Amino acid sequence: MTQDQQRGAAPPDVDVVVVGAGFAGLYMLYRLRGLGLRARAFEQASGVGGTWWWNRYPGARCDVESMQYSYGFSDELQQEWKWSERFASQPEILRYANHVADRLDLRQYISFSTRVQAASWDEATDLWTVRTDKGDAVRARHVVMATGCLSTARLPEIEGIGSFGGRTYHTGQWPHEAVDFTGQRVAVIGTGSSAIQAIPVIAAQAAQLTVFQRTANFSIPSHNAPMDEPYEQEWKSDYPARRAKARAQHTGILRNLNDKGALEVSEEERRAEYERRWAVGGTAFMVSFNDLVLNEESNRTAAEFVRSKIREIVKDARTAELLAPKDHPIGTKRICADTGYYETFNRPNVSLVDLRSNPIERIVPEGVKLADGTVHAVDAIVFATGFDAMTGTLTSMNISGVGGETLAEKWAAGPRTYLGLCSAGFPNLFMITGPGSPSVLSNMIVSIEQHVDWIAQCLAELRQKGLTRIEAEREAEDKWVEHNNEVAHRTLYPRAGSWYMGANVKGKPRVFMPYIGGVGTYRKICDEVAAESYRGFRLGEPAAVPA
Ligand code: NA7
Repeated sequence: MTQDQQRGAAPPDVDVVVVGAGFAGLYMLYRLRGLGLRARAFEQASGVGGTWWWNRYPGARCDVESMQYSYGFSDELQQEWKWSERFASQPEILRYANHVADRLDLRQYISFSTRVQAASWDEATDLWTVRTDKGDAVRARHVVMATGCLSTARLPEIEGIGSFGGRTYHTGQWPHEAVDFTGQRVAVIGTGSSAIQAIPVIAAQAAQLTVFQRTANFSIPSHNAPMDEPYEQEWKSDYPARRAKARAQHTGILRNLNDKGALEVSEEERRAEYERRWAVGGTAFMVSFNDLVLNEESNRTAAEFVRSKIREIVKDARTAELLAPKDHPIGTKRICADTGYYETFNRPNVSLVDLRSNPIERIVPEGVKLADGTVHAVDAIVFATGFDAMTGTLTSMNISGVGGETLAEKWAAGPRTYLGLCSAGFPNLFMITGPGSPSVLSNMIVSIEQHVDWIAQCLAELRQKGLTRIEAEREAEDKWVEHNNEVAHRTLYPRAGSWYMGANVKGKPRVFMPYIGGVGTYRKICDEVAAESYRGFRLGEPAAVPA
């Protein structure tokens, strides 16, 4: 007899509500259906694909190689899909997400164009009620937040944005109809990954492009190219073994990690290694040596190499100096991969404005006004200003748990989770790639699959035992948060004012949010927790409501 039957409680409308139909939501739905659970997903967008549905800005592309940035759970899927480029573009990844949704027949379980506004926990019945902007109020035993890590786009706190007379765009909310900048004067504000991908493409179209840079970023050429057939075949003939290996790696990506430290080799050898990696391209540059994010001096050698490349590429010495990052160790802000980014600044129609020496005062009807009074008149402004990363979507959703405490209240001083999967006081609510898990420091699809598999197994075990409740224990959570911080502070990462630290959002607590201990290590911990009857979780009994 289940706890519901013992209590004589009415059964829920569904077993699980999944919020989001990106790669996390799609795979979660598939596994839930496979377990015979009744599941319903809500998706704010009108289609599947999550981040790849929203981020349609020119040049949007994945920085993980296509052969690895795809689902590994189904050999059929990975064998039948053909990627056309080494690094897939946004439209191709979106086609892939649509293909998966159709292939696995998942659309019937998804309510599109429906935004979840609130979820509230009922202690008496062990049920969540999930409310949407379409008036749904669905009672579910469990809720899985498959809401992504970079899904709340952020406009900067610059006055006067509404007064601008031309068109404005945000890279993370790009229009679905084609945007044509031909003949226009365009401003791009921000120089993170999105801007670095968009700038070369916009520059090729616009009459004039002005890039407003606050912080220079390190970028490595991706050397993107059409997919090499033999390379594709090599992967496909060995896919299961390679996927298994990748899952055990630090980042969930198979790449050529050098097991030597940067200072263990001669300067000549070091330079040769950096040159070789630069020529291969992509973010694997950061594993040129095994201590680049651990040792300041090692890191400096890599940073100096990239700065020397920027000075070589960019002809105007002042522009080159502005583009060469000096205020954070390389890799401690997400390293970018580009196609002709630095070269773009050699074009006659492109100029760079340094906001450190001359900040934006406000947006005016004609364009961007700087502190010294200069007005850059433009026809369009592209805000490439990022996201309220990792927590923004969850804390803005009005999720209330035991005793009515909201997640936003609980996380006011920074996110608190056990394993990045659950948060104490919010029973039966799981997060896929939540803060406190490797998430954005890893191949997202590998991390998504690991979380989905773990949650699916957990739900299957709860059902088998007739249990209606699982909740992270505060003590286990406190220890995990402490461990998360401790591991992060062993590295150079906290030295950068990055969105990993919440530093890009005014007033957001500075806490290193993703788990940096590595995907392989993290997976082992999660597996051990499950094997030890969900160590650190309380199962099946009502939690004490705090007095
Ligand atoms: P990012 O990496 O957060 O970049 C945002 C950029 O916007 C960054 O250069 C910011 O400068 C800049 N920014 C933000 N606010 C302002 C204001 N007020 N004025 C000027 N410049 C500003 O977002 P992306 O979309 O590029 O990339 C996010 C992730 O998506 C990326 O790492 C990939 O994982 C995919 P700052 O550095 O804060 O000085």
